[in-house]
Amino acid sequence: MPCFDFDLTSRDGKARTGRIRTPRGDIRTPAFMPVGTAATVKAMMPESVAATGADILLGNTYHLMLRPTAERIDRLGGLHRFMNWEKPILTDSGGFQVMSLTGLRKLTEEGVRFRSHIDGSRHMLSPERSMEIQRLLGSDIVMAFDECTPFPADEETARNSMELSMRWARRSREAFGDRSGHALFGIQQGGVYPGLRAASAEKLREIGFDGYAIGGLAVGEGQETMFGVLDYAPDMLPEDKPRYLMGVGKPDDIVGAVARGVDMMDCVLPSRSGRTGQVFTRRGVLNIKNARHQDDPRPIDETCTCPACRSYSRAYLHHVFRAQEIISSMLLTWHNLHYYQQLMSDIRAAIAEGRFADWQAGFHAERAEGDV
Ligand code: PRF
Ligand code: ZN
Repeated sequence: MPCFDFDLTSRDGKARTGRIRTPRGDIRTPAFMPVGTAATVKAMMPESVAATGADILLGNTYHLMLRPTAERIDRLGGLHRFMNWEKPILTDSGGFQVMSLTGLRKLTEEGVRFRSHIDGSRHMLSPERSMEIQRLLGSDIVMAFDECTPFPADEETARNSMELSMRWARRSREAFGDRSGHALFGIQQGGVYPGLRAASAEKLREIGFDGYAIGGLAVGEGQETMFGVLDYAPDMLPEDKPRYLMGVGKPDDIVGAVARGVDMMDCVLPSRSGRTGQVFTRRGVLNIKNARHQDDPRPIDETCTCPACRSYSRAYLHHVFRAQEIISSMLLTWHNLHYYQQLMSDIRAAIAEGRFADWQAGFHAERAEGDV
C-alpha cells in the first residue's frame, strides 16, 4: 500500500534535514516549493522545473476552482496529468487567496462566499468544499481550510480568527477522511501571540495531521517580528512531522526559518522576480534592466550552472528584458529557481554534515560583500 511518511535524518541545532516519502516520489527537506498557481510555473516547462531540483510544486484551490474548474481537471485525469508534472503537488486550500484577491466576500461559520476576480461569478468555499476540490485535483498534500489572520490584529481579533480556523481544521479533517498515500496538513494560526500559537498547536495536535503548517506570517509584520514568532512556534508542533512555513520568502528568510526548525516553504518570489527582471545571486539581488549591464559580457553568476548563466551574458539578458522578449522570463525564472534549489541543497548538506551555523555565517558574509 503506497503511504506517506517523514524521516528525519539529521539535526543541527534546531535545523533538520530529512525526507518525506510519497507514492509520487521523495521530497528532500528542507524543501522549497515553486508556485504553480494556474497549473503552470509561469515561463517554465515542468521538466525544466524538475531540472532545477524541485521535488514538489504548490498549486492553488482558489485559481483552479475558478478556471478551468476542479471538475474539469478531474475529468482530464487529475492535475498531475493535466499539467504534465508527475512528482508531488501540495495544494493550498483557498481561503488565503480569497481574502487577498477578491473584493466583496462574506465570511461566516460555514465558510466564505465570494466573487471571482476573473469574471465576478459567485462561489463558496468551506472546509468541506475545499477538501472536495483538492481531492478532485489529486493533490498529494492537502491543506486544511483556514483563515489567515490579517496583520496587525489585536489579541481578541487574532483569538477569534484562530479559533474559527481550528473549528475549520476539525471539519477539514473529517471531510478529508482517510486517503492512503495522500496527506492532510493542519495550519497553525494565532498571529504574533505566543499563547494563541500554543493553543492553536495544541488543538491541531489533538485533531491529528500528517504535517503542520505555520500560517499567518509573512503578511507585513517584517522579518524581525516573523523570526520572533519562529523562535517558539515550530517547537510547539510535533517533532516527527514536517513543518511548513507558508508563503516564505526571500533567501535570508528561508535560511532564518530553517535555523528555527522549518522543513518546507513556498513563495512566488523567484518565479515572479524572474518576470520583473530581479535576479538572485549569492552576493544579493541585481536588476537586469539596469543600464550598467548593457555592455557586460559576464554571466549573472560565474559559479551558477543554470542555462541562463552557462550560455548568456548579462548584456543579452538585459537586451531581451528591455525588448520584452519571452525568453527573458524563461531564462531569468530558470536562474532564480535554480538559485533557490541550490540554496536548499547547500542547506541540506550543511545540516547533514553538522556545519549549518558555519554555513549560515558564510551565507551572510558573502551577501555583505555586495558588489553583485
Ligand atoms: N494560510 C493559507 N495559505 C497561506 C497562508 C496562510 O496563513 C499564508 C501566510 N503567509 C500564505 N499562504 N492557507
Ligand atoms: Zn544561473
